Amino acid sequence: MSEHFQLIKKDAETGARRGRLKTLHGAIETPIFMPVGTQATVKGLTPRQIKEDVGAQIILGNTYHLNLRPGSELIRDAGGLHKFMSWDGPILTDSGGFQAFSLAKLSKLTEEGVAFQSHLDGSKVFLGPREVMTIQANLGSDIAMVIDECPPYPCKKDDCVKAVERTTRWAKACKEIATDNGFLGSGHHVFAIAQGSEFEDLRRRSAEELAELDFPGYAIGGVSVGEPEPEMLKQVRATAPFLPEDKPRYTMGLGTPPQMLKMIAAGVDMFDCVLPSRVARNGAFFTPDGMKNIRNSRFATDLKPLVVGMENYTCRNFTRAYLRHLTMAKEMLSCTLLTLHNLHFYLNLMEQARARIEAGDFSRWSASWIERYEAGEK
Ligand code: PRF
Repeated sequence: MSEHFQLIKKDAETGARRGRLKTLHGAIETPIFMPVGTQATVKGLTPRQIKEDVGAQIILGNTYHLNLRPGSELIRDAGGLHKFMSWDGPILTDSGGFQAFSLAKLSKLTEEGVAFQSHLDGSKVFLGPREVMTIQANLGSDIAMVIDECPPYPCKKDDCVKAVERTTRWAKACKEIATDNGFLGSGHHVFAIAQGSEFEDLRRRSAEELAELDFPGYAIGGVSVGEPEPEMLKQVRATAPFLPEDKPRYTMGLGTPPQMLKMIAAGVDMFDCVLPSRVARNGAFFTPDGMKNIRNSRFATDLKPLVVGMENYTCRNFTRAYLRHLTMAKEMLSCTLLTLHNLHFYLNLMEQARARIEAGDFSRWSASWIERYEAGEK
């Protein structure tokens, strides 16, 4: 048993786990969803709203963006990311290599790292193991991610083998750097990221090689990169069993509510996704009967809350008719109230999952939850 992660209960019928992860800024109850705060802000919400109204336990930041603007030295000098953005809960940061590849112009991958041109001003930037670990130490992340190589989907097996091998070498380098500079050993965590695209043998190999390196936690990367959902689930199931049981597991960039419940059953503990906050800015909101859009004319005179009986600030105080009016009038409060609702919906789903794992009926509950949600989407 690792001392920072406690497995409180394992589900008898599925791979679901109820756990607790200790960080320098408090403990996180798992399974958990982490709202995305790429630019040192969860768009549209104050930290007080994130904590009190959404109920978030941990949020995500991003090395790629914060390094380009405003720069990690400034944030370090301001007292670290928590102080800079006035969020005193745990923060996980992604390492930036993945974003450099997907967002930057002219990115080039070599054994040393990723060289690219900033999407902001075209300046030349480089991120390798040393850079990503230094930047995340400057930010003061509670959980820093290693730099990894995420192969595209689909990809050739030869290329995937090379990506998996490089990902292991980079993980090893990141761990050494974080050990030498004192980041690891002072209560900060570094998570490795398993890759392997659609090849189950490579997924297993990546998981086993990284498990050998004994990280405080593990992510499953390279999922939700354009593959069909059954393929994604297959790859998560081909990875999770080969990661250490006594360490937290995190799938990066997922997902819809049903996807998260399926991943929990596969043994995943942590999630992050822009979906609930991004779609809120376009009028979409989550309900137990699927995702709906407040712009729909059927809501024009509807005086019910977004979800009847849901205990959040938006549902307690505002009607669908009012929220539709704000959205049609392009009022910024619409983004705030819908973001708050959607993130609370995600956090509440995780709270229910934790309770059901503890109660021992996760499998039955999850199946009926998904059935209702998917029936409502049709
Ligand atoms: N690696 C990193 N960040 C990521 C991913 C990955 O594979 C993904 C893919 N789902 C999202 N974010 N470092």
